Amino acid sequence: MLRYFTAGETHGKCLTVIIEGAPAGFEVSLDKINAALSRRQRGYGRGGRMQIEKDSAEILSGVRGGVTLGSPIAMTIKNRDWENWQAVMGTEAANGERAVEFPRPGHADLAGGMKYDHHDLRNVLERASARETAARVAAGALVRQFMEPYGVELKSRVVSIGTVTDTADTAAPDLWERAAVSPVGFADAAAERAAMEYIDNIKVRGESCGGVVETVIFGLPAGLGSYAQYDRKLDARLAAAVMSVQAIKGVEIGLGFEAARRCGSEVHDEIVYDNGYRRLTNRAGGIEGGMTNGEPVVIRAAMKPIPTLYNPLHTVSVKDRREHSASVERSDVCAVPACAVVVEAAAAFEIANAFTDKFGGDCRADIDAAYHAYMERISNY
Ligand code: EPS
Repeated sequence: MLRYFTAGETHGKCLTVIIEGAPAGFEVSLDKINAALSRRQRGYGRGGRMQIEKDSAEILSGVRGGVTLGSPIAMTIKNRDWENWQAVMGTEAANGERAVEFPRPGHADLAGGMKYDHHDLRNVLERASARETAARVAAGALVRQFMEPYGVELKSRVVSIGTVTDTADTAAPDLWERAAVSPVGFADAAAERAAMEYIDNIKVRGESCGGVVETVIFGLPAGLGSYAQYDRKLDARLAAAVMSVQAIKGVEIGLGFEAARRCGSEVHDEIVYDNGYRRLTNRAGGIEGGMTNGEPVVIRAAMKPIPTLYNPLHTVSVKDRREHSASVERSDVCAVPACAVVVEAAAAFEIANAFTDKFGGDCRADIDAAYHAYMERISNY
C-alpha cells in the first residue's frame, strides 16, 4: 500500500513529506516534481506569499541515482518566508509575537483552538494552512511517475471561478494545453478575461472566491479498485483524498449530483465492442461499481472561498469573548487554479495506490509482468 504523511507549518522552516510503499526500480525526475510545484504557485488572485516562495523539492532518501529503492522516500520543501518568522516560529524558542486571538469564520481556528487547548490560534492556522498542499503536490508528482510507463496521464483545469464558468468546448484537442497556461486555468479566452475581472471586483470589496476544478485521468485499464468491499471502492478513495484538500466542500465523479436529476437512460453509458469494450458516453466518469471501467476518470471538486477576508467577518475573541472582527492574515483572493493542481496530485496518489495494489507494489519488474499479463488477458475477454 502506498501512503504518505506530511509535516510542517506554513511559516516553519520547511515542509516534509514521507512516501511509504513506493515500488523499487522506477526513475523519478525532480524536474517534474518542481514543475508541479511551480504550477501550484501560479494563478491570478494569489497573495503576497507566492512572491516570496520559489518552491522546489529536495529528495532526502529512498532514491539513488534517480531510481526508487523501494524504501521510504522523504522530501523537503523549504519555506523561504521562514527567514521572516524564525523568532515567532522557532522550535526551541518562540517570542509570542503575531498571536492570533480572533478566529476566522470558515478556518480551522476556533474548533482547532478548542480541541488542542491553544489560546494563540496561530498554533492552529500554521498547520491548517493550505501551504501544506505544496508537500502533497510533491508527493503526487512523484508517484504519478510510476504510472507514466503504462501511459497513465492526469490533466486538470478550472471549470468555474465564482459565478464565471469556462465556456470552452471540452472536446477541443488543445483544451488541457490552453487551460495549463491560463492565469485562471480556463481554456476559453473570453471566459478567462471575465474571470479575471470577477477576481478584480471581489478583491476591491475585500472578498475572496472559490470555484470548481476538474481532474481527468487517462489511460487506466478497467478493473482498478473493487466492488467487493466498501473501503476498496476507488470512487470512495478518490472522494476522500480530494475532500481532504483544504477548502474542498464537494466532490463529484462523472455527472455527480446531476445524475440524480436525470432518468436512467440519460445517465448510464451504453456498451459497444470496437477493438475492446467501449462506451458511447462517459457520464459515469470512468468508474462503475467502485472500479475503473476503462474510460477516463473524471473528478470535479468544489472549493469554497478562502476564509481570510480583507473585509473581515464578525467573530469573538478567544481571550475575553469580546466581539471583534476576524483576524486578517495575508492571504489569496482566489486560489482556485492552485487548487486544481492540488486536486490532481491528491487524485494521482490514490490512483497510484490502486495501480500498485492491482499490479504489485515491490518493484518495476513485477509490475511490468503483472500489467502486461493483465492487459493481454482482458484484451481476450
Ligand atoms: C499558501 C500559503 C499561505 C497562504 C495560503 C496558501 O501563506 P501565508 O499565510 O504566509 O500568506 O497564502 O493559505 C491560506 C490562504 C489559508 O487559509 O490557509 C500556499 O503556499 O499555498
